[in-house]
Amino acid sequence: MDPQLADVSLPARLAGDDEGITMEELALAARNHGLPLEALRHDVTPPGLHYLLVHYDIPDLDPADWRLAVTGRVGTSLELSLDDLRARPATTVRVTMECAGNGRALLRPRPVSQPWLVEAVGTAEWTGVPLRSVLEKAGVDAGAVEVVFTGADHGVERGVEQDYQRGLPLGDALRDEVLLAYAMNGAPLPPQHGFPLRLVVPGWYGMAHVKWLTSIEVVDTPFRGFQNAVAYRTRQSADEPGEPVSRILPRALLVPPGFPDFQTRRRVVRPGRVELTGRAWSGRAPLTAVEVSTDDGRTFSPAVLDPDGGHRWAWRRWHATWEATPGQHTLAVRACDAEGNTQPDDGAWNRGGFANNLVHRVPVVCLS
Ligand SMILES: Nc1nc2c(c(=O)[nH]1)N[C@H]1C(S)=C(S)[C@@H](COP(=O)(O)O)O[C@H]1N2
Ligand SMILES: [Mo]
Repeated sequence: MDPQLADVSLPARLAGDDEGITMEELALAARNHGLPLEALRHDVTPPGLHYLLVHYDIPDLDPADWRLAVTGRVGTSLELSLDDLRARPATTVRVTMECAGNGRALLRPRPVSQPWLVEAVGTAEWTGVPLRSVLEKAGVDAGAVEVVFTGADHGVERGVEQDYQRGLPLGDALRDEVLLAYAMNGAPLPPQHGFPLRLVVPGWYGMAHVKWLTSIEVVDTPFRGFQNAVAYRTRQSADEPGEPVSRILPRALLVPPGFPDFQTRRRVVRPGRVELTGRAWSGRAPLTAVEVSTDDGRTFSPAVLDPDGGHRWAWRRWHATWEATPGQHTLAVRACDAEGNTQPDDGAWNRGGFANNLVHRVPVVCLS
């Protein structure tokens, strides 16, 4: 490491017992925003309301001279322009994307990084070229094991200077639903969401969906880059190798009912029937149930879960009714999927604060 980098780049650490959010975490939270939870009402999230996570700076790429290189263990290397990609058969997939660090700021001790509460999620209709069709055009060599995706953004993380890069196992890269996307909700990608081209890996946490793509390299050994080997792994202690973060665990979120207090965001409702609604998703397996509690998670009852409408990779709406009575209440909601994954009350802690799908709780005051 350049000795100067030690002064600008922070190691991963856990917050102290009583340590509040730091100025560095506030700076991250002011750049990288969540989905306002009332926007869970939209089937497809309007782009400005979709969550945003950018490790370094948003690149400013000129589509006229931008090219995508396809190299490595392939029969023929390719160099594709945006027009070349647009000329190929396109597909559109509705995808719920969630940051692997969603829920991190609720953990104790708190891993110090982007301090998400529960809003690091959004659903978009991504249009582009199936990755497989481009890999087949290049011709993948026997012996290839992974595909490495490189973005145009550059930065430093824990002293390691790097381009944002992720490796994806070849079997996952060749799945039908994996896209090289040039449009979001029918319009060119916004700069912050990866213009002109990003990878979309339906069902996987956000870190896999590499933005501002410039190169795709087919490799014959597992990729050891920072974002795979160091960053996105679940570990209980700093010195263990940990497990890679991959597919999204089930989560249900509630549109906070009633109306909010400005400063505290605490919810206020009036007595009587309150319609509860929200969204639920899993990138592992189809959902089997969503359950709601109005007594802080002591008892749960089933909510109505809408069908997926053919959108396997998108969230599903759920709803339930609640007879609110004067006083303080805590609502809670949880989802489970066909693989038997559900949402824990606690116990999902790891040093990076990844794949933490704790039950969503919303305190509500009911007026008399
Ligand atoms: N090139 C590049 N791709 C990236 C990132 C990044 O910093 N650089 N962030 C990743 C992470 S951690 C997430 S959660 C998603 C966020 O995608 P969004 O901002 O479009 O919601 O992008 C992923 N792709
Ligand atoms: Mo993320």
